[in-house]
Amino acid sequence: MPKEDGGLEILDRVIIGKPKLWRVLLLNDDYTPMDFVVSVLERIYRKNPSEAVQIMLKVHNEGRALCGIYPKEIAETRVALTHEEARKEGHPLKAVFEPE
Ligand code: TYC
Repeated sequence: MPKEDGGLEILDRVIIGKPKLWRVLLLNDDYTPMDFVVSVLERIYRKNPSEAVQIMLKVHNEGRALCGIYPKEIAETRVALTHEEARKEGHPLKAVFEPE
């Protein structure tokens, strides 16, 4: 039994059906500047500059794109940080997380 979650992983995943990993997606909007999105992807999602531009353009063209797959607590924290930074700068940028 894995120890890092107190041994309840099998209960969570197999019996209750709680997923281990969550997908974080960035959503498009008409107002957030492209360079702000690139900067969020570099700083919060640890993408390199060319990955960050590619993901930003995918969101811009297709409406959403995957930023990363993380354990729930990390996914939640990165989404919250994204919203906090966007709100501080007055941008409507949104991220969501969903079970893998
Ligand atoms: N569509 C925005 C623009 O034209 C850019 C953008 C990209 C916004 C990705 C949000 O998650 C986003 N300025």
